[in-house]
Amino acid sequence: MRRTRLFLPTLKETPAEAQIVSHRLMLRAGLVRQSAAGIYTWLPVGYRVLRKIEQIVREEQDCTGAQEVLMPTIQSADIWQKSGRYDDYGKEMLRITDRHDREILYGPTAEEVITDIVANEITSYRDLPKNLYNIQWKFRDEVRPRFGVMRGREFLMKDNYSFDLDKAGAVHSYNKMFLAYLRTYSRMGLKAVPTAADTGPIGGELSHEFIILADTGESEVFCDRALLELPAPGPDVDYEADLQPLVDTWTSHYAATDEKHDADACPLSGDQLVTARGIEVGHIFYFGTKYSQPLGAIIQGPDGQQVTLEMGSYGIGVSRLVGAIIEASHDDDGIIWPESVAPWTVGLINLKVGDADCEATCERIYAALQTAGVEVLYDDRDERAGGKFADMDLVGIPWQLTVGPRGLKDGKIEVKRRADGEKSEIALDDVEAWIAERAAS
Ligand code: 5CA
Repeated sequence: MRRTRLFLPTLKETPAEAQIVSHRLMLRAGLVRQSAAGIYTWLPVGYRVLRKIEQIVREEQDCTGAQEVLMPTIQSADIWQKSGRYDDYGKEMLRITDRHDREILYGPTAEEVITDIVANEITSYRDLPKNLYNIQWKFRDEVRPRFGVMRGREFLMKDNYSFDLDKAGAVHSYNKMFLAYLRTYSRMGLKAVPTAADTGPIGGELSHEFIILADTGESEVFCDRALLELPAPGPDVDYEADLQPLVDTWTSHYAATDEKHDADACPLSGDQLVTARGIEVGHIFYFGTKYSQPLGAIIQGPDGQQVTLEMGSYGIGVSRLVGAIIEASHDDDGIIWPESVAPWTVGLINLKVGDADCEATCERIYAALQTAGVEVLYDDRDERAGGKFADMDLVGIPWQLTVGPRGLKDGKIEVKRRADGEKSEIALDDVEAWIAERAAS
């Protein structure tokens, strides 16, 4: 992408309405613009990041055998009346009346929609287990939308729903998600702490929240330092094996948010106890037959008896993750994207637009990067070098390649790594090898 063609409105000043660093940087780096309270338009750079996060979430879900569907944003009130949640959900639910005076709503979650489908379409135990997910916009009329996309009213969520014949199967489905979540966050460069949680309006008896530690988090977390050192499961995790021992290594360590923390019951003391603030980036629930019973997801079991399906639901705050990653990874100059979610991997800076040599070299490198499949943002604007460097830092591109007349005289260009600011020079002859290295990583 050429910077001269890109729609990237950056801001020099810190926007007054933004209280936390991720919100400030998302506005300054031109990722989003607010459309109404808690409702955002995703501009090209922000949308690229959002889609990368979405793709990691999707890949990790697919690995577990979950299948993607797309449910509507607008739902009928009927199914919510059947589950008994229509009145319970309160003012957070955006209720709408259509032209025929029928009550509809903008979905805050989708247990009812998917359970209704399964109730109608699955009749035999042979069709189980099933785990269906979608990545879809949700709406919750939060009393206090704040912190930009972190607590929005409209937000993108990955939500899935598992259907099993019995409790043991449902717990296995839950454990799959537990491990898949740890993998998902770790691929985004995040360390997530699973904490035992309350179930709120979703309900159920078993639930974990996944919390990223960050000073600006809305929850307070108390956890065992050992948890922060546990490595996330690798790509070779066998989801069909018994997952309980692996899950137990995580859940046997103490971890709780302030809602659940009990200072007297907490076994940790001194340096072993980490007290920090955190951002909830995911929440999983096992709730048995809470929805399958009222919505009639009842099938014929192996012995011909009627079985009410055992369910769980699992959410990841996809749009919230954009803010959470920035909270976890930034400095005074701007965002530091982990490569896996960066809008582009390489930023190419032409220091002297109009100089034939600089332009020819940049065009050659630009083409070579694209051919190698390395995503590149080429700053071809006729502007001061300082402004171009500042913009690349602000937007957080992991690698910056700078081409200027002085370096070219010696046959060299400069490489800077955004994460630690480390600079080095590479000979023009070695640029291809450098690109190949980026393509492979
Ligand atoms: N039905 C369940 C699981 S699918 C559910 O809705 N869970 S939830 O309420 O915990 O939401 C799942 C995730 O969505 C949360 O962990 C959080 O990361 C994200 N989320 C919730 N509310 C908001 C909001 N107002 N703004 C941005 N993200 C949100």
